[in-house]
Amino acid sequence: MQATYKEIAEYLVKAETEKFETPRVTAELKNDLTVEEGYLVQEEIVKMKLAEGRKIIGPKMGLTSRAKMTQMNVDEPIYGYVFDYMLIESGGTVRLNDLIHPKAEAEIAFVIGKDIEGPGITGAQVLAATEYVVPALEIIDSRYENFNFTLPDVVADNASTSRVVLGNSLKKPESLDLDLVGVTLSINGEIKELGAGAAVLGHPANSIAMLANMLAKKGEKIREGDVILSGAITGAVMLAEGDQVVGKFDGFQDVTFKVQ
Ligand code: OOG
Ligand code: MG
Repeated sequence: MQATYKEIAEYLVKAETEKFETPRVTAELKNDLTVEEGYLVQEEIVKMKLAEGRKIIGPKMGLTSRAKMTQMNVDEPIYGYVFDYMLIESGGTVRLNDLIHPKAEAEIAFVIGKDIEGPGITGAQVLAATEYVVPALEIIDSRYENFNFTLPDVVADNASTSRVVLGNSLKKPESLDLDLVGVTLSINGEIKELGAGAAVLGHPANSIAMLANMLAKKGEKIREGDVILSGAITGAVMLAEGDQVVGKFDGFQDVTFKVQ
């Protein structure tokens, strides 16, 4: 049980690239893994991907709504990183062959116009530094068996990040009340999940503020140009072959993809 952070990172990246579900790190490699150590594993994963020539689109927040915390049985927000190879355009296709056991969730993304450096950042400061807000569907794909994990495990696994479908309609953050944006997530015409922006820490901008303050503990900041998911508003829905997935966000164009 003496695996290094790098070995744990390699174990998780192998599961991602070879598309198999794997036992939890805390069950198999290091049962005393802490959340802080989970982030050290995540940093190794980020380094591996950057070394392969992948580019960071931005950090993302996860487990920021009650729906998600209850569904996943964890009680603290976390962050991870989205890379260029994970982006799928709205109207595009998610291939089951590329993934393990994907689920979809509806989120608001922030396009950042100015660096945001914590600590002490507020939602209002985030909104002032945001160029645009965009609706998004995230496809999460925990590398762990049955999406079963503890908080340190999911942090190590880059917060289950797998694919992101960004919407085509951008809005200025001051042009709407993001907390009041109603959202439905439908599959094959049937609403599976619904909610409003306020489900994410009262207002999705609070999630980005929390991210800035978490990054500050590591001497890092949110950067101009980052596109950041603020965390799922609703629970995540398992995907199956042939699914047509539609996220409706009040005031925006729909975000859609199909599963093949
Ligand atoms: C962890 C990822 C959570 C979100 O938006 O809450 C996340 C998981 O649920 O597997 O991306
Ligand atoms: Mg998410």
